[in-house]
Amino acid sequence: MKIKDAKVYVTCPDRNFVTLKVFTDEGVYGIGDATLNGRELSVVTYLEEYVIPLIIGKDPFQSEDIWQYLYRGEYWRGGAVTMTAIAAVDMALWDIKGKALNVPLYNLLGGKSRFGVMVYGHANGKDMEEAIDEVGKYVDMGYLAVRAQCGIPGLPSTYGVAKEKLFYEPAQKGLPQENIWSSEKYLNFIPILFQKLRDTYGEDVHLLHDVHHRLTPTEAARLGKNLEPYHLFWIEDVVTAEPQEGFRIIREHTTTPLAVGEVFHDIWDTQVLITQQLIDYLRMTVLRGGGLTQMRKVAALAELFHVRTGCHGATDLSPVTMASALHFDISINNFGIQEFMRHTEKTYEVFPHSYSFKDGYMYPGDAPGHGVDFNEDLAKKYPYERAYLPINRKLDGTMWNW
Ligand code: KDG
Ligand code: MG
Repeated sequence: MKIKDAKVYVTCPDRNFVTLKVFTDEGVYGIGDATLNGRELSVVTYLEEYVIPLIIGKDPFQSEDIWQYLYRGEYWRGGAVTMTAIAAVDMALWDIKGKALNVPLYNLLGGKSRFGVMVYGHANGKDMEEAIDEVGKYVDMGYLAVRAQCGIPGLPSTYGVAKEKLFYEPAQKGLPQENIWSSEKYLNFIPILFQKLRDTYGEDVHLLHDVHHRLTPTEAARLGKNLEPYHLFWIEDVVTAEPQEGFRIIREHTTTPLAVGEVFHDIWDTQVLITQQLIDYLRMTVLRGGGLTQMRKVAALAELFHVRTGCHGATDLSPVTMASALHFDISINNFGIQEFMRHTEKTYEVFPHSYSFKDGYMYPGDAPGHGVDFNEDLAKKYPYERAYLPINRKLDGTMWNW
């Protein structure tokens, strides 16, 4: 079998997605997600101009060699644009293999290690009362794990608080929206939120929280300590992981589990964190993490050091990434949890898929490959619209991490 051609599609069914379709001389095609939120067209150019000419004529079964060719052969190595493009090719090749052999992807990755994939949903409220109610709605929908985010008294807006409750999408048309941040106000408020959530819902539901890279290691250690009585499943991205050693300060002061990595691209971004056991969960997913080819190596390294996976699953990852992640999650031993932010109906119509949710778990389905298709005609109805993620400033105007 040979790769005959590949095409890139950009569509905006409520949000932008970049999709790669790889065609073979035997009529089988594979689909990959190439969406880089807020910088979509850079990956389109990278794929069309540099990657597609390199893969035409290659055997799609040789996914390891093609991965190495695109990674080592570029010389500059890594970065968000390159790794998103490599991941898109890799996802499409694994999809082709599954379809050509008529097996679901998980059966090429070692088979099922569990019956389903536990997922967490996103509850959020503009204030404490609304956040508490929203967590209850997820519990009622059958979720076993819920991430809780809340507006902070005294701050006009913050990460994770959505108008459209089920479909949070932070990227907006026009120039980036500006948020205002105060670590002091945040740190005083969040432990009270989780105390109230435990008082309301008891210990049976897993609770998670995302800090979105906004604290220093010392502040993060304080947060972790103050949240210990409420037994969170994890606190995520409490600090950026540059330097990776920064997590040691947090680790030495708290037993609240730590997750990080949704913005990592390379196995090297994880090396110190994993081998020095500085984290509990790794957030890299198939899209940013170089496809299944690299993610399997990352998971194998993590398994040796008691680190489990918790793949990123926000709406900027298309259903193609979601499906690929579900096949990966169900097959590895050291799976922890999968994030599941629902896409809108319009998005699901453009990406017909075989995965499903029931009683807190997701199931990849048994369709050959990853089980997601792409409706090109419908996609054409929703042209690309430039959108940016917000930015964040401290109270005095200093630029900070959003
Ligand atoms: O595009 C940015 C989003 O993917 C990110 O803000 C979502 O932090 C996020 C999460 O945990 O889902
Ligand atoms: Mg996050």
